[in-house]
Amino acid sequence: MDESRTRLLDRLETGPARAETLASELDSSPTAIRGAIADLEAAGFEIERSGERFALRAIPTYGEAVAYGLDAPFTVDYHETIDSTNERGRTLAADGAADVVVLADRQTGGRGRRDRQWASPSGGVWLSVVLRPGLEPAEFPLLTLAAAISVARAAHESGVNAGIKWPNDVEVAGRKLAGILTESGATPGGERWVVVGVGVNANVDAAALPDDRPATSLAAERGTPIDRRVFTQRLLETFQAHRTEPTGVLPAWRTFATTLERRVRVRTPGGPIVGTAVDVTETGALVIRTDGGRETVTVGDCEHLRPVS
Ligand code: BT5
Repeated sequence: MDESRTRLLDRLETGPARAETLASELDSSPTAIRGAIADLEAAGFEIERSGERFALRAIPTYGEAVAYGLDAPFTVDYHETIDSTNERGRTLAADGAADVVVLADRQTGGRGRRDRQWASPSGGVWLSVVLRPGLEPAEFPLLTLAAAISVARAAHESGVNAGIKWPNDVEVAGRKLAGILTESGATPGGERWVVVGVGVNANVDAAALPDDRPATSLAAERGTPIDRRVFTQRLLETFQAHRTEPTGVLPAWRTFATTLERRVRVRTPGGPIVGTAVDVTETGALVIRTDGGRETVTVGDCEHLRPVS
């Protein structure tokens, strides 16, 4: 949402006012104010007219309203239906955008890692954060971990006990609740960008999720839907805190990690590695103790194994 509309909403929250009053208070014109009010109504805000005065009656439950009351410097680019928020995020990033959150209610071509499909029915939280990070490319995986922490924390605040399986799965008792897809590239001018895609099964019926591996949703775990606007805001606020202070990422990640001290099998491009996950490095790689010594893995699919008895 653009800043003038946010300021108008903030003002209307304090009480009703005439267009002329709003214009003089917000350094605008009555015509521009009426235009902004029409835009807000189109985005689902309910604004009542009593005589000459405008009053804010109701805030939409999702969509553009995520920017309203958000304590993080992101603009929100909302789509009811989109192919993939990461695709749109990549286009915006290549055009030079930054600090934009592409958000959708439903995706028709949601993607997982390595071009796997990501089921994205209506009711989920499907978003991509477009960033120009002040990090070295080797540190970009920290953004994936930061996104996973943000989902896990927001899930806890919604009453769902979620943990993180290295590197990018947020799970509840082995059932996948959310996944992260981080992609990077450069603008034609050579500036590096990162798109952090986050998919959370929020108010999604578990029957609408793929059955090739166990999956769950926040609504299924709680037995009642969540407020997606508040959930998304908390998620983005935690993410913002971590990306501005990356030294806090690993300690926070460890508090949610379910992979450390577990027997794991990680499928890597160089073949499978089996052992006990003992740590993560400063850049988010997994350290595995194997029969042959320690191995450090930067990418791969991790499976938790039963302990050897
Ligand atoms: C991921 O891939 O977990 C990353 C998912 C990222 C999705 C977000 S949504 C917003 C943004 N826009 C996009 O287009 N993508 C991002 P991966 O680790 O490869 O896991 C993919 C596997 O998870 C699939 O092969 C299925 O087995 C399973 N899966 C697919 N959809 C799922 C869902 N909704 N919930 C749980 N598991 C799912």
